[in-house]
Amino acid sequence: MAGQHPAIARWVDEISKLTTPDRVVWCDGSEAERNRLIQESVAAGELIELNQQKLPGCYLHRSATHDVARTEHLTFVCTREKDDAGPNNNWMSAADARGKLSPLFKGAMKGRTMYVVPFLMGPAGSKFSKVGVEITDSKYVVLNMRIMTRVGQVALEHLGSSDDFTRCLHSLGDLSPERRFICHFPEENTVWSIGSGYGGNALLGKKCMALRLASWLGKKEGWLAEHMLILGLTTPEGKKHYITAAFPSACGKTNLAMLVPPPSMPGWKAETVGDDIAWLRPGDDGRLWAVNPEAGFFGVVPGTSRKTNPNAFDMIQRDTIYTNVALRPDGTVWWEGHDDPAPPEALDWQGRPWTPASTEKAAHPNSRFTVAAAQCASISPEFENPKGVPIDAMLFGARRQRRVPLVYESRNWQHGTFLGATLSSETTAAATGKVGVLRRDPMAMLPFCGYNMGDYFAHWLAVGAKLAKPPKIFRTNWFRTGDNGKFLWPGFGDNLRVLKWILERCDGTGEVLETPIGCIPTKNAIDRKGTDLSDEAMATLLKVDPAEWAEAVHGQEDFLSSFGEHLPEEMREEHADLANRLSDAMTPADLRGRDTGH
Ligand code: GTP
Ligand code: SPV
Ligand code: MN
Repeated sequence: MAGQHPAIARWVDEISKLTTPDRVVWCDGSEAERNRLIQESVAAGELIELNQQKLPGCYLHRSATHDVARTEHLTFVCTREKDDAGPNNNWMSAADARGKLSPLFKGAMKGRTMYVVPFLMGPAGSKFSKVGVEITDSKYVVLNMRIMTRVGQVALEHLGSSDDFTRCLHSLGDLSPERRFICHFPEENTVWSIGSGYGGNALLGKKCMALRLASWLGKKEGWLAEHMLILGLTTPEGKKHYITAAFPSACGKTNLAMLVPPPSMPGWKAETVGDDIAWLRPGDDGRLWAVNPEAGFFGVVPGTSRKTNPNAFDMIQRDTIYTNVALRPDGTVWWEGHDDPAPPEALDWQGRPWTPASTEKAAHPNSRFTVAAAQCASISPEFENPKGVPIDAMLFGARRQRRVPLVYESRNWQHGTFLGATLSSETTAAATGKVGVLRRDPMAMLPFCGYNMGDYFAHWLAVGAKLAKPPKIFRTNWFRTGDNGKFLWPGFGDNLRVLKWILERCDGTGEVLETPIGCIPTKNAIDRKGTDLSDEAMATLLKVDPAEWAEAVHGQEDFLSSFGEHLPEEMREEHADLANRLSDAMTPADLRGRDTGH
């Protein structure tokens, strides 16, 4: 048990003295523990028991109204030097952060129970894997951590007598955004989070440890921690490939990771290795290998249906924690984009009466499910493989209504790194703030890179240099819209059509058309059999307008400059080369009027 580990015991003792809980509970990951926590949570009103005939083992949690998404403006990287955090992070000095947060933690657990949760990120027995211990006063956090990570003995065994574990301290505090801080101390392998009970702010193994601290560690140790799904694909000929894809929050990772091949593509098989985070290491064979450090899925609920994502829909019919969805009178749940029509009456995500005439959404747009990976019908047999899986292709994708084609291929690793570095996307409900605003999100890691992103781009180049057989890098966009404002591409399972072309490119086939931004598929290179996509729609989806792109490239200048001397020279070269290729491609009329933007 964790209490017998001297370094854990010392740390817990120190935090108990600071936070003064009424009692300390050491978590072991057992079923008995789960049942007890659920009972207590239901009694305390922190969970609502759902209809156990229809949704066995399922519960609903309602967050505080102002605690429903990541709060990036309250998230800090706390290094000694500001420059190490970079322009991409909010920074507080480590000393100031401790000075600010210690008084908030002081006595914060009085009248509450402190839970100590030892957890492992990554498969047991893997050299990729890392141990953390989360101290929290939230039962909901414990119940979620038990699904999202490997809790208990398995973590302690991995740790052995070492004291190399991430210290994750969490308290709900008073849940006020005024007194909410999510502070990372990479130099001390520590996270302090107070004032939020929401996912990425509170389940500290996820974004805090497995991305922000892990990216820092990866820089030191020669590997990458990325906001990426991992997907296995088997062709009808039986050839197996693995790909990863980095899309910003709520831009389609879970859905792509669980895709079901359309009926018109018989013989294809898709298997889920991960849906949110990948840890990637160069292998002795010169390939890049990936593991998913998580044990479950914390997925976006709205839009999840039997039609769009049957694997996800089926897996959340039992043993699932729902957060901030609507409750129907029969004790089942509903959300926008559900297969069932809107219920005549329901309680919305805040527990208020709701009818289809309501102007507000029934479920919060960032409502989530938490479910064990083992419940996913498409889970890969390699999910627990300590060696990971070898990656053939990496995708960078985002929400872009205009300009960005469905897919294009980078020229090489360096150009691919540039495509990742210049990614931008329309914002979503996964973080607080305005939705639909175009913002830069390099590698979909803007909110998650634990250090200066200029150094991070250099690290990408350094990892690539170690790979004799690097994955090919592609840019994708499922979200281009037509004149009517509707998505042009069917998306979801049909995304396999794009993946098929990508795999053909990995095998050295697949027809391409060279453009200044990279190679796009020829009009008929994407398999459209069984769809009603017209030639015209396909042409719009693949269109590359040099004049529009010249504007974009102009808009990249300030962004790239913001990293100062941390920006690798290679990124400037790629930027200049792209500008030159575009100006060569432009007509004299294009060259006259140009504006900025990204
Ligand atoms: P995080 O968990 O926040 O990191 O998000 P994610 O990248 O895993 O996003 P997810 O797959 O949960 O998708 C978010 C939203 O986008 C959901 O409402 C989906 O229904 C929708 N979506 C996903 N894939 C597609 C697609 O191919 N086309 C369209 N139109 N919508 C999609
Ligand atoms: C995201 O926002 O990218 C998520 C959800 O995956 S959270 O864990 O809350 O960060
Ligand atoms: Mn995510």
